[in-house]
Amino acid sequence: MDLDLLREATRGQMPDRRWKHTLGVVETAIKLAERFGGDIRKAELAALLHDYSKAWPISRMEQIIREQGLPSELLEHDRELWHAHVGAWAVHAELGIADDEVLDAIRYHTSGRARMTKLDKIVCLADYTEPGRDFPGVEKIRKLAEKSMEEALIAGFDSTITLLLEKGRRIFPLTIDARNGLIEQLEANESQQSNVNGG
Ligand code: DGI
Ligand code: FE
Ligand code: FE
Repeated sequence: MDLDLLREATRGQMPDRRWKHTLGVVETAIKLAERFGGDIRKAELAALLHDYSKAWPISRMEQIIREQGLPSELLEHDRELWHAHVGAWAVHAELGIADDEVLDAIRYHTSGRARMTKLDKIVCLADYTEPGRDFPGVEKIRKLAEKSMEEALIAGFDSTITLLLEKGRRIFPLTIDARNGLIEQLEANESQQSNVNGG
């Protein structure tokens, strides 16, 4: 399926407001791929499809999780997490997307995961910072995203985790793994830098 058909298929799954968000994520993901040396074509594709099943009825998502063997622990966590895994399944099953890097970036765009790839980071960060986003701290995340996707994503996950804590909600373990993994990567980069600088 070419990109124009994928656009139409995706647009048909969601209300206008969500489509506008999707276009913002596409635009932002392309910029991040350019800035940080990512695959621009894959960034555009994954961003376009990232919220494919976001507007689907909860019952339909639950049925897919049960019948298609998606991780059953999803059912014990916030329903907001479901559309990422269901979306990855759906764009494979319905649109024939077969690129595992693209499918993983969609699957983990909400929760993150332990060792996030560059494409995972691009999609997740674009989702946090697209022009239509407006939440406390978004400007700080946009600023950090000019220099470091890791620092920006840590700030993004911090804001999500803080919100969940304030509401007394459960936190999906992959989000903790993602944050720890990003801190590890930052520390590894710093020690590389200090080796280069001889200290
Ligand atoms: O689909 P979007 O609204 O564009 O954004 P998203 O896919 O990042 O969904 C984010 C929502 O998921 C956000 O309102 C917080 C909620 N959520 C619930 N539990 C968790 C969670 N997000 C993360 N990262 N981790 C959780 O455990
Ligand atoms: Fe989403
Ligand atoms: Fe989104």
